[in-house]
Amino acid sequence: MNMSRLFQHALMRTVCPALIACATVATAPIAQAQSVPNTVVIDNFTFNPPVLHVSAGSTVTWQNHDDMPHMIVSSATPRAFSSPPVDSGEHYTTTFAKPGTYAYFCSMHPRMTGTVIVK
Ligand SMILES: [Cu+2]
Repeated sequence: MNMSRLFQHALMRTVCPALIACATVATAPIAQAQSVPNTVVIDNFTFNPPVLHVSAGSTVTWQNHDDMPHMIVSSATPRAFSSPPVDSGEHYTTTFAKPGTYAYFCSMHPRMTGTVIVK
């Protein structure tokens, strides 16, 4: 057994109890991430949640967790909002002042669709 392997072994023994604690703690933020208020996560070419409910005056954030850029473009004419390309790991925000149903899509991948319902 060489030194680095010995070290790794010692490290695992030290870290494992912490990992178990971490895994337990980590489930809460992960579960929460899917329901962060006023946030849409883009993952695997999907807007999640597909329908987001917010109150008037809310700022909505789209977080791009995919490896490629996406765009968030209102389906309405004229467009209520339109993002630039949002790169991997970046986000786009826009504020919804008025109540209504705002359908949108990704203009780079038009099968990606979502809706923001503002009350
Ligand atoms: Cu896209």
